[in-house]
This record gives sequence, C-alpha cells and structure tokens, in this order.
Amino acid sequence: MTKIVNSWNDFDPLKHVIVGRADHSCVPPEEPATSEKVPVDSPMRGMWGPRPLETVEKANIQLDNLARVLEERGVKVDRPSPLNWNQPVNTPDFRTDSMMTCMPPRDTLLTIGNEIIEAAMSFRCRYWEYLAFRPLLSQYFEQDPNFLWTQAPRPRLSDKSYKHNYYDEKISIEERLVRTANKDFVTTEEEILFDAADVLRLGKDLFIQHGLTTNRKAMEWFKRKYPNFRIHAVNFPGDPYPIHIDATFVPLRPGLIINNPHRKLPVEQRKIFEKNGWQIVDAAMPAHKEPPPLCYSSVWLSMNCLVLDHKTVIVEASETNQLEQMDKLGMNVIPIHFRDAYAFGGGLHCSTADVYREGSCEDYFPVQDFDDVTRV
Ligand code: DAV
Repeated sequence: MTKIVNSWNDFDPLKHVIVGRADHSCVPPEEPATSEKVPVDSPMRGMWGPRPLETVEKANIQLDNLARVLEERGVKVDRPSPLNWNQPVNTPDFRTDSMMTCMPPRDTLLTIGNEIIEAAMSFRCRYWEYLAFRPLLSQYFEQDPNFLWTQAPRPRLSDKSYKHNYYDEKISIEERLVRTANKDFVTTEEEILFDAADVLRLGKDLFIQHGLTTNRKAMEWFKRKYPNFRIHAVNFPGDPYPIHIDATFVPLRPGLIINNPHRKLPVEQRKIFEKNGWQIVDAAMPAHKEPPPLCYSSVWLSMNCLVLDHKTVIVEASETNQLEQMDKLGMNVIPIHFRDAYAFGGGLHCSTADVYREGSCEDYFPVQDFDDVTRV
C-alpha cells in the first residue's frame, strides 16, 4: 500500500497530476449560471452544442504534449475518462440540454492533503462532470489506505440558487464592476456552491474567492470541515466576471504571489500577506489582445501557469511578457504551446489537478496579531 494523494499548495514539487481531456466537449446552452460569464459581444452567445472536431483534436494534441513534458520530468500523469457530454441533464430540480467537458480538472477536484473533494459546482451543465474522474479516484482509494475521498454536499441548482434578472443584456462592464465590488453575484446563498478553482491552498490557510461560482456558504462549510485551518474570503473588485482565482492571484513559491494588475487584492485584504513577509507582485501584461475563439476565459490565462517546484514553472510559449517576468523572479521557465486548449476550460493550471506534491501542511502565516478582515 502506498501513499498516492498528498498536496497542500500549488508550488511544492509536483510528482503526480491529472491532466484533462477535451474529447466530446460541448458549448453548453445558456443557463442562469453561465449566461453571466459569456461576454455580451461574444460569438458564443446563443450558440451551443458539440465543439468542432478539429478544435477538439488540436486541444488534445496540446494536452497530450503537456502530459508528455510532465512525464519526461518524472511526474506521473493520469487522465480522466470523458463522458459523452452531449447529453441532457435531468434532475427533479432542473433540466439542461447538454453537459460541457472534463478538460479543466482544477474546477472539479480540490486536493487538500490526503483528501480529494469533488466540488459543489454551480453550473447545471457541469452536474455530472465528476464522473469522468471516478475511475481514477476509485483507483487511488484502492491503492492508498489514507486517501480520503469526499463529495461536497450536492447542490440542487434549482431556480432558488440563482438571482433572477441578475443578467441583463444592457449591463455595461462598469456596472458589472460595481456588482463585483459590492459582492453582488448571480449565485444566491440558498446552498453551498463552489468551484475547486476558487480555492487557493497555502498550507493551513485557504484563500477562497467570493465570486460568480463560489458563495459565502461554501466558506462556512470549509470552516466547519477544517476547524484547524484558517479560511479567508478574498475578492477582486477589478474583475467583471470573477470566476476562479487562478488567473488573478497565483503563488509561485513560499512568500511570492503574482496578482493580476487589473484585479488587485484590496488594500485591507493584503495585510495578512504583508504582516507575514509575503510579496505580492503585479503579473506581467498578457501578450494577446483577445482570447482564442469560443473561449470562456480572458487573456489573463497568461498568468495561469503550472508551478512544478519552487524554482520551475510551465508558461504558455507565446506569453513573452510572462516568460520574461518569471525569469526576473528567479524561476526556470518551461514554455509550452497551449492556446489551442484554452477554449475548453482554461490554461495550464486549470487543465491539471494535483494528486501528489512532496511536502506537508506548513503554516505560512504565523503572524496573526492583527485584525484579519479576510478571516471567515
Ligand atoms: O480571467 O477569465 C479564468 C480562470 C479559469 N479557471 C479569467 C479567469
């Protein structure tokens, strides 16, 4: 019997990881949660169904290449088993006409130490996504006697989970920014909702983004689940579509975080980092003006890098500014091409989920003798 699952942060030496697959991916029909994320002028508006086969094939080539690069560096790579995503989801509480993908495992699976949690995601089209990872989780369970396999309380995703008329075609970016600043999001507090990618793990501290996909009730759940941890609610007022923390606030090694300069952590929320000697550096500007076609994410996938250890990071090959900044920050950079995969669920960090990183649960924030406004 071996230890298979162990990961406490995003920067300790990566030994075992899940890399997503794009097969059968669909653009899901609009629903209360997703209509918020698709920009008004996006060509994705109003269209849904299976993604064009040649785009799926191109994405898979880059995902397979990422897997190969990781394996060459001694990282064990597992892959999910995609379902046919072009099927409706029917529950007693809702119906939607198709599912989405299992390309970004980072949204579905949250690894905390020896535990993997299947997240309580807010998109109806993602209701069954965890099933693609079940063969792997089942295998880990058989092989690792200490692996804790957890499913967060399943959300019902009835109409009560979303604000009605929150979405309005005419709403401007400025109005969206006001909503983000006021912490006014499409999801309600009816039930626990979170995407795993909204949770930034730093040992004993979990920093959780309050946004479109994660609510306060989720933070309360984490607080009760991990009484020995400190749970922090963070939000980034400059983001008109706050979904996931990993193109916004990205740690590179203990003591160093890059922060999206358009989505700065508010001054009063920075104290915990400053008091504990952490440096928050503005991330480099993206090299691209637009995301690739049919992509949900912004150009800030530029900073969605995959850290392999405290000195090594994988960055998208065309992100010249980000490559240069990593070098200046003392990281060895491995550039790889990944933009063909972006539309399927994000960047290098999004498309992976940790299984094993060497290291243990450190306390990176021992200084606590101040008013911590982020603490839940
Ligand atoms: O900037 O669109 C993307 C994060 C995806 N996990 C953005 C956030």
